[in-house]
Amino acid sequence: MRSSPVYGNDIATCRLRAAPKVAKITTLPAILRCPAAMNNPELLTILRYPDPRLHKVAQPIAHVDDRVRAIIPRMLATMYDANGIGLAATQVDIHERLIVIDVSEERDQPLVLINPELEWASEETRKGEEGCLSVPGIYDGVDRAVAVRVRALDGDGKSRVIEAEGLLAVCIQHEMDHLMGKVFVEYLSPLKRNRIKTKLQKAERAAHA
Ligand code: QAP
Ligand code: CO
Repeated sequence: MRSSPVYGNDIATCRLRAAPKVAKITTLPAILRCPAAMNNPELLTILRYPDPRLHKVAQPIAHVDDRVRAIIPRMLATMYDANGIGLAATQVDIHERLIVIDVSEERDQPLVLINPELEWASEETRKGEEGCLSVPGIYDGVDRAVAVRVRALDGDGKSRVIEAEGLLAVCIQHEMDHLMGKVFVEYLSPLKRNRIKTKLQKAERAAHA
């Protein structure tokens, strides 16, 4: 019995061979622990301008606990599904200081910013084309600092400093504005803003008809 191919060698030998394998799988590979790799998180509904809820001011997050950790993969999935590079919790009707960003070409470098605080912004500004998942189909130029330094908690609740320039710097500023209830169209002229408002209201009505 013991020496049959089915049962292998004696028990002592089996243990010696099996033990390291069991020990290894007790720690999940980083990719499986990463919230972005979580399977099929439920998508959240993105509020659309001119929804008044986009102007609510978000509250700081007191603890990065399971409740918060459950929102993060859902926000990331919502952002990726909509082909966005950034999404603030405000946009999904969660009025807490939480942002997800991924400006990578491969869409595999999620950034989570909780309670972000602007530590420094360059005096130099640049006008760049912006869009917003809450203002679909609309793009216009906005002046932003070319570089910023932001302190924020990450998805593990660890304090981090992010020094950014280029697209990431613009995206961080755009998303931090959302947490203050500000949408990028508010930087445009009242004429442009009203045209955008009318256009989106018409689109909204057409979608409901
Ligand atoms: C903010 O915006 C941003 O209209 C993030 O039809 C934008 O992800 C920061 C999007 C530009 C820096 C530069 C917009 C997707 C995505 C649309 C977005 C659309 C589909 C916007
Ligand atoms: Co936006």
